Amino acid sequence: MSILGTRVIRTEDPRLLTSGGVYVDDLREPDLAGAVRATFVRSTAAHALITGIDTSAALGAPGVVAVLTAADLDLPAPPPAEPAPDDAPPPEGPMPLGPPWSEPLFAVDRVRYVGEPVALVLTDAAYAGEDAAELVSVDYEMLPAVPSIEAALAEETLLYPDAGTNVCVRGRRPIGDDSIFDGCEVIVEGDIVNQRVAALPMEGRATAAVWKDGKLTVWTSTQNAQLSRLILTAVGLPPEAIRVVAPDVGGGFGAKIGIDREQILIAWAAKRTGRPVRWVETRNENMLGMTQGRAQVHHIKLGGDREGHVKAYRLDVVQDSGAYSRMGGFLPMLTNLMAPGVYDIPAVEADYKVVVTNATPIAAYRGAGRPEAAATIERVIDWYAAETGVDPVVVRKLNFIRPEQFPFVTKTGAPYDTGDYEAALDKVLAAAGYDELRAEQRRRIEAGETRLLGIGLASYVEITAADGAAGETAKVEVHDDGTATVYTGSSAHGQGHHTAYAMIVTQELGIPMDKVEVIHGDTDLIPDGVGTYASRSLQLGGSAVHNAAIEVKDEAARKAAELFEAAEADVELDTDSGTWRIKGDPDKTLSWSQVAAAADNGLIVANVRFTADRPTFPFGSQLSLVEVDVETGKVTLLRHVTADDAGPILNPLLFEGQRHGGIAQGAAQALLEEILYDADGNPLTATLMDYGAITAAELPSFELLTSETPTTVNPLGVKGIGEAGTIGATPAVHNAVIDAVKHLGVRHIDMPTTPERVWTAIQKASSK
Ligand code: SMO
Repeated sequence: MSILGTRVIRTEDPRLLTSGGVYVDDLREPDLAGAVRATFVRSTAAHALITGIDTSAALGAPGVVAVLTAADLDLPAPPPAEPAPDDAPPPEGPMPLGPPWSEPLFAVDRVRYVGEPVALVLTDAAYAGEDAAELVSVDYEMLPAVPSIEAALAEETLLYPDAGTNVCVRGRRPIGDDSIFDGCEVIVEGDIVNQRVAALPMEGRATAAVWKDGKLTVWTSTQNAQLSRLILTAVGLPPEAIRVVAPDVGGGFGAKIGIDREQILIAWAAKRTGRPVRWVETRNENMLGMTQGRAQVHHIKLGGDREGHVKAYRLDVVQDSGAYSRMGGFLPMLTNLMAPGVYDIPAVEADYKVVVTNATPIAAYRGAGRPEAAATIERVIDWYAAETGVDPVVVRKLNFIRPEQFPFVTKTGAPYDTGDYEAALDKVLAAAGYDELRAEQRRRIEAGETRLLGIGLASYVEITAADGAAGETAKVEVHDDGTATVYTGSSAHGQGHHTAYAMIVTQELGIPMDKVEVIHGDTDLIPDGVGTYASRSLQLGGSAVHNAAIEVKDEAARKAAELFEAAEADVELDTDSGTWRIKGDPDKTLSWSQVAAAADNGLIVANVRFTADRPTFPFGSQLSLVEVDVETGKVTLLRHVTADDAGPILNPLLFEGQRHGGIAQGAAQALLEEILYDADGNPLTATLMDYGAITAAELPSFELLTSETPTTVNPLGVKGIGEAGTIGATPAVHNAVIDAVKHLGVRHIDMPTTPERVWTAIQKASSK
């Protein structure tokens, strides 16, 4: 009997639903007793020179232990930039960013975004910090702000005058002349904005740190304890002198792949003052200081014939990296790589440049560079369908890479492993009742109704676990009490890793799930790990657990043979009961505890690093049905039908959970969410009163279809599902909104398609 593929209830949930999780701010470690509370003084100016910082009044305030600024930093060099997680094999590396682009820990003589850390106040009492922080007086000499990509490109104001430009990274595949469009009968061209959005995990950033006996222990909310430890060497310690622990983590969505300057400063402050320090950010700080996502403008051109065959596509990306280029300098490479999506396009050009702006830094956000590519190609395919008058379904089918073409290398160099794009689309069309929906759409228009239907399609492909060469670690132990422990280098923050990895061990070893413990996120226990991002955990971390379990089984077979005084070939494991026996002799059995007891130290153990030499490319199709009230512009998402193919499904419950959350997040970008700044670089969306985060109230339940095309890249045959829902949902919902009003002459509405934007687009089109 196989446990894989079955709907196993999450083992994480009883604790989370009863006593609750233990997040950084819940920790009651003895070493944290008497910790001081940290409050950051943050820049109130988007772009200014710092001409003075006066901390004297704050130092005299009640309960203040210390006020620290750049002048107190006793560290040799600025921290290393957050290492890019090698999310893709870059065709050409990005320009290395050193001075003058470096990001300081505290702002030194210039601030570049509202929210940038300027000083740190340590207080005995939690809430004394806010009052004391207000007493820190920072003198700013205001500079003109660069609040947008357009302003950055105009270069009237430079964020880094020594660099002489606001362009911090450039692609190296320049756009050619227009010859790839020669012979195209139909050409569509224009700009598409992929707006800046907040990662918005339920738990913001939080860190606690203790310096004791020459060792720095840091508890932090991260997707990657091991990478966090590497970044924390910026406090002037070797990795061995640092222990990072990730307790329960309340979501990350890419913004917690590493840690930021704030967490480094908390760790440094603990070392410097000798007092344990705790910091948990407010939601407002989270919306100013946590890295944000997307923030690209695309200029595109696509050409083909009148029958719907695409001949040429060009994508030119400008990435806003915010004030400091971290992963923002790297993301558009992925956008370029995935530019042609699911289509076999004979000629493709893709280039990018990255600019700095007076805004919060950009980093990974659920999909990290790939959703932007899918959002644009799927929108542009609809432009082309509208221009040719060919149905969007037909255009997609005419241009799909066909199953027999795999493995397929795109013109941008992406080595797609497997796929059946038409099958996924057909499934979705059949389940949604595409023809009936089109008929109802027509009926409402002809009847002059004001609530019209829009049907949006997206067929997508994404790259996951592109850094398979870095792989992932697993240690599996079986103890002489018959229990097993899994140590994984990947990092759970809500996905259900503990359930998934225990299932893999149970499958191989027959040890019941309640006797399998899964441990992650402690660098003392697991010094070597790569972490969770880019939809990599199951395919790399899960495969490592799988292989380690097999090694344990092989070792146990040798031990069992010795105990049975039999040949190893005659020994077998009954995985239903978890007992060892001799083939054909049901009376002679050994339990796991008996076999483990015979091993050294009563322990059978295997250490594995699983690496994959190629990435995987999950794909799928999504159909979104919206209702648009043409009198108010209000959009209601009515139905969302998807076939998301990430290979064999380990646990439908976890798989569906990832898709539900992912689709919601993708729909949110299409409909509601956007980080905005005014002309002076002041954030306009720094609280949840202003930022349109989507909730269950705006969403239907999603109709999830099954499609399972295995990959050969790993032993489980699995690809990633963490980001796929988001990648498909954004263009499907976006296309649906415009589909509802295209007969009124609306060709495009940039995201988010708020009522105001939809209404304005309708008014503009009808006044033409
Ligand atoms: S945006 Mo993800 O955690 O690679």
